[in-house]
Order: sequence, then structure tokens, then C-alpha cells
Amino acid sequence: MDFLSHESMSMIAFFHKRASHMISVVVTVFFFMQLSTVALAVAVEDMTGTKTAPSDDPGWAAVTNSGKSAIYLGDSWVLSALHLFPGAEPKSLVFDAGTFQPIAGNTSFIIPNPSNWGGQSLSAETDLFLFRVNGFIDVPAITIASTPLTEADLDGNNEGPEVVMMGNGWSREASLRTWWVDTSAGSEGPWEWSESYVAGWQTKEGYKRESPYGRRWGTNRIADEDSVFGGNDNDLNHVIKVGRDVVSLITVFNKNGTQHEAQGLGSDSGGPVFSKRDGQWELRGIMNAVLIYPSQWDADHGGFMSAMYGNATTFADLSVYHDAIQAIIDAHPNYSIIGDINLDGLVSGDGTGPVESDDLSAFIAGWRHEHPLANIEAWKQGDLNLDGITDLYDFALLRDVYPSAGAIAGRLNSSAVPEPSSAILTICIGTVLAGLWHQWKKRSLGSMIGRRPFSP
Ligand SMILES: [Ca+2]
Ligand SMILES: [Ca+2]
Ligand SMILES: [Ca+2]
Ligand SMILES: [Ca+2]
Repeated sequence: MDFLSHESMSMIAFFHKRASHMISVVVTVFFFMQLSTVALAVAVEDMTGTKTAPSDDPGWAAVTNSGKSAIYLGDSWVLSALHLFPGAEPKSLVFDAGTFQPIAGNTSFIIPNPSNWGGQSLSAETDLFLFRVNGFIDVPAITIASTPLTEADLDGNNEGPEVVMMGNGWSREASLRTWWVDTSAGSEGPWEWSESYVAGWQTKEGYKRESPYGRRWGTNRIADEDSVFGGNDNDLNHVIKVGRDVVSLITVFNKNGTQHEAQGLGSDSGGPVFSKRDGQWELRGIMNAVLIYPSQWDADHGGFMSAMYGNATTFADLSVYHDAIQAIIDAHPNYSIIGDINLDGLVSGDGTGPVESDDLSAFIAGWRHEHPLANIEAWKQGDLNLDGITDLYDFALLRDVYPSAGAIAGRLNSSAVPEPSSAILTICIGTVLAGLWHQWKKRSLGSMIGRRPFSP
């Protein structure tokens, strides 16, 4: 049965009929790349307050407010959609807290797919991109969902948990529009669209996108994926191809949906989707694609994409990717290679240059500073072991990788702090600290794990 015969049904009823042909166009990476913007059309009646943090806020300040959508996970890690980053090259991101550059060097990671997904082989990599930025946002760390949702999480109306979606892009027009659609070509299309009444054509309703561009949030509920894609399994996810395979969850844009019912538009990609577990917000997904009607791209005269009722938004199911993300984070406790205090990807300088280009100058400038948070700002002041103070332990680390660092030992002594003589300092570094290496390394690592609450 195709879509036409169900036209008179409400959307909810329609989806409950498991009509798999209703949405037949999967937007590919091509469309995202072409639009290169991120738009969350917070639709339906109520847009009030969706451009400021929601009262029950899962992480508004952790979401970019301009340019590419991404979520700051904590400890300078960010997660986004890989297809926003051509060549897998990390780019700067704009947050309320500032514009953060990616850290030079080997600090970006494409998240792998499971090697086998229910007997299905997937692309080796998925469309999730994790990297580190040169900045710190003082917000509670985001918890990535680690427990999968199943059909047991659906309610009596076959709807899953409510989600909050956040994206950074176009707004939508104030008023609802109606389109007249010639759907006679069937579920595969092409369909012909008109903004004027045409006798005998079906109607669709929705919103056109509109300036201004900016961050906003909306709500929806996770849908039963079998009602959209067909099938009959116990999970709620489905493999979406966005260049790479992504095990994804889905929301459907319903006319009588949640108060701030939302639909991704074109390139909302990279924006976070949050849901609650046991009363606590979790990062459930990263948006990656929208599902639209046949020829819908043409409905607004060439790509001014709309959010129509019955469209859907798909987002990476992070419970599938949690362990891979966590493993990368755990394996990379440092912001850069040891000694790269100014985070330019190199260990260089002799203590006479500016801190921006001379790691030894940066170390001298930060010498004996205490850091309330052992974060990236502490690192940039020389706290290489991230124990909250820039001291001899850090100097030992620095000299270990950069022997010429010994030349600045005398200058460190001249600081207005308890100062061993240069000779004593050298002895400390050469002998005592070497013996303490493993001891503090263990301590430091332990404290770092404790500070990185990405997983329960
Ligand atoms: Ca299912
Ligand atoms: Ca499934
Ligand atoms: Ca450096
Ligand atoms: Ca230290």
C-alpha cells in the first residue's frame, strides 16, 4: 500500500500502520555538503524561548552558537558529524565561551563502527568526529548514553522518550504553509509540488526555513524505526548511510507532537540530541540526516528546504558508539604531546621567544602557578602532569622530552617561590624525580579519570 491511500489518516495513525513507503528519500551527504548550514526548524505552535537555554537544560552552553553544529563534551573534547569536516580536518568552533581552534597534531578521531551489526557489515568508520579544541567551557560534563533503547521504551502510542534537539542554523517562517502535491508517480516519486491549489492533488503542511541563522532547540519523541523503515525487531535503531554507515535513531515531525516539536533541516548535522535516563540528561545522539518526501527539494523552487509534517530526523545512536568514544578519550589524557605547552603541535623554543611560539617561555610564564581546575588552561601554564600546579614534576617531564629545557632551570629558580639552588634543582630532576615518576603518573592518571565523567 502506498502513501496515497493513507493520506487522510493523521500522521500518528499513519505511522502506526508501519507504512514503510511514506518517506522515500534519504538525504545523503551530498545535500548536507551543498547546504553546508545547520538548521533546526523548531516548528509547530510554540517557538517561544527556543533561542535561549531551556529551563531544564541538558547543555545549551555546550553547543556551538555559530557555524558548524557540535557539542562540547567536557575537558576540551568536542563531538560532531564527520561530513561537516571535509578531509576529516578539524575546524574552529564557536561557542558562547569563545571561538576555539582545534589543537594541532594528532587529536582528531573518526569514530569506528562495530565490526558486525546484527550480521550486517558496516563501513569501518561512522559519521562521528571527535576532536579536541584549544579552549575550556565551564559547564557540567556531558554524559554519553551507554544503554540502548528498545521497543520496551515505547509507550502505548508507540512513541519513545522525549528528546531535546539543539542545532545551529536557520529559523523557520512564522506561519504554516500548505503545498499541493501530485503524488501519482507513487512512493518513489517524482512528485510535483505547488504552493497554489491544484484540484485533485494531495496536500502537505510545513514550514519554510528563514533567516536569521542561529542556535535553537526543540523537542520531539524517538520513533519506532520499524514504522518508518519496515521490519519488526526489538530495537529502535537503523543503519543510515551518510557517506558512511551510522547506526541511528529517528524522530518524526508530527503536527500534533510535542510542545516544541522540531525537525532537522538539511544540515542540522552535528547537533546534539538529548534524552533522560533515571531523571538525568544524557547525550543520546548526533544529528546526521533528514528524511523527506519525493522531490521535496523542489518544493521551494530549488533547495530552500522546508520542514514538512511527516519528515523525519535521524541521529547517531550513541549507545552504539559510547565505548569507542570513551576508549579514545581514555587513551588520550593529554592535550598534546608532552612539552607542547602552547599547543601548536611542536615542542620548540629556548625560553627567549614569545609564549605563543616558545614552549620554554610558556613554561617559565606559568612556573609555580596553581590551577583550581587541572584542565587545558593549566596545561598551557605548564602543568603537564595535570596535578594542579606547575612545578618540578612538570619540569622533569618537559626535560625528558626536550633536553635543552635544562637551560631554563636557573631562570625558574629566580622566581619568587621557594627555590632550590640551580645545582639542587638539577639533582632533583636527575635523580629524585626519576624515582617518583611512576608514583605521580599513577596518581595523575587516576585524578584525570575521575575528572572525566563521560561514562557511568
Ligand atoms: Ca524496532
Ligand atoms: Ca532496527
Ligand atoms: Ca609548542
Ligand atoms: Ca603539575
